[in-house]
Amino acid sequence: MTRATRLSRFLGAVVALCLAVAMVQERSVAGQETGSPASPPAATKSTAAAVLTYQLQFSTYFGGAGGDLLRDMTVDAQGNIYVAGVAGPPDFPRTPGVIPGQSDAGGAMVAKFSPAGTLVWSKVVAGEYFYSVKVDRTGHVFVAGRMRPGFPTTPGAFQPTAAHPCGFVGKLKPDASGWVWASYVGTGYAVRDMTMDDKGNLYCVLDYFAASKEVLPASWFANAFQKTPHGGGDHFGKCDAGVIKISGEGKVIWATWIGGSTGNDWVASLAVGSDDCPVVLLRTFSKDMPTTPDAYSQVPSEGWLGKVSADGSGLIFGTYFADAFPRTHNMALDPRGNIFICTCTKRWPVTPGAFQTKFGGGPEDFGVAKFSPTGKLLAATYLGGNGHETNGPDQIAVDAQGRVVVAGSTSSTDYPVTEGAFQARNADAGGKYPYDGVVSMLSNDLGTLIYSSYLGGTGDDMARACCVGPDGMLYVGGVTTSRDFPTKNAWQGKYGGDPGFGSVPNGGKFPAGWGNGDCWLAKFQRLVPADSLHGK
Ligand SMILES: [Ca+2]
Ligand SMILES: [Ca+2]
Ligand SMILES: [Ca+2]
Repeated sequence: MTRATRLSRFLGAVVALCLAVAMVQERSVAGQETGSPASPPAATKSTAAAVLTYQLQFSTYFGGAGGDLLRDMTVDAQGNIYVAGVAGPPDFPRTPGVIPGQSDAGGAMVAKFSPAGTLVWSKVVAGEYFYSVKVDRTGHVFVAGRMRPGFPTTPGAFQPTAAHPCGFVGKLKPDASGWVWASYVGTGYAVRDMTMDDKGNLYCVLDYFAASKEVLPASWFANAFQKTPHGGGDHFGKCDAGVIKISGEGKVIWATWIGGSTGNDWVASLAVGSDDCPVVLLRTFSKDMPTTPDAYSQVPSEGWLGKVSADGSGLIFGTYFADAFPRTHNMALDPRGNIFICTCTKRWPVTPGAFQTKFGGGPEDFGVAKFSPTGKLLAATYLGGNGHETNGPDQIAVDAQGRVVVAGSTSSTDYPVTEGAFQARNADAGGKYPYDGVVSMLSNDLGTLIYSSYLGGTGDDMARACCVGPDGMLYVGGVTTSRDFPTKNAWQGKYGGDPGFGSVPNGGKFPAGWGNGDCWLAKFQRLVPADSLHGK
């Protein structure tokens, strides 16, 4: 055989191999269009996860004909799943039994699913929005969000009335048959984030709007790091950020303001570890936010991170960190107290060894960063592709071994996915509804992508919440307008519907169908032992 013949045969074999790969890819894409993604070959930015780490156990719609929105989720020690958000009228799935404040129309939604994904109970009350849900060791469920005036708060509530739509927090009995306690909170329009310590105390966002008529008791701030708001800015008058600590029994333990004087400040996210010192992530326009001497940055920027002492009287550290727009549920702690934050950004302080050190393209990527318990930057990575990673990512969570999960939305066609991902491709890449949800797990040092998958159909899909169970199960939820969202072992296998645009607060604006369809939730089973997941 001449050298030319050998080369010709070799090239022929290469062409045949390429054709075979192309055919497999073609079939995989076709499979996705029918809403049943298999495990197609990895997309262009796939990274090498040596083993299949997670597998979808169930995925279900949860919604009626109105505009529905899932905004937070959590899981208890038994693997029951709790979700909170918004339910549109008229037929959102709900279970029998009327509780005070219940609405037969739409409103704030909270629901419990069994570990297998079957609805246990579902309640809709006549507020506007539940942003946050937590569960304690006795199965009591805490919800926070926004309520209109006139909600039947419980006797002895620490803030029984409101003059305008106002922050709210309430404790539901484990079977959701009624409120243990329920109260308005703060002078602002919502409690957008809430966290719970291992004693069952709550830490809630406390908003101050100068235009509000609400007056908060001075006794809450008796020992505060900052006793009065500093004002500044012009959003709803002037606004400051704050934190309030509330016992599981519904008593205010302390509160403090945290803000500068030259602009508006909002608490975006809260988290607390075993030291009971709440960590606070702010979006700020103030140039004089408090920073500590060895802060990561004392140069004013839109993102600010700080840690408050356990009694609310001091600041353990405070630092500006980046020109980024931190949002709700964008912070979580690992078991050692390291702080993980996420945001959408195109200017991120990436560190050597990070999973993705270069911006992926488009308007924004996700940015994920790890800070030490004392506020030192330890690692930071981009996470994104050629399109728009947007609106958060909406939630960040950390598992018992310190691995980091983010859930968000992307229009990218090359978002980083792992080999064996449930869905390796955007379901409507470049189409009319290019957004899919994504869920991604990174190693504790943000250097390795452990699992990452798209989750979506040919409508607009968002992942808006995620959490990890004590057994390593991975949960993710969001909102979809896809009729072909990939369901499996579904409690509700059929899309409930949507009413058109604008029926949900902040929904239906951009892109079309945004937050205006059905909720969805999914559970991924871990297939390998925890110690094989790069849990460094
Ligand atoms: Ca991008
Ligand atoms: Ca989609
Ligand atoms: Ca719906």
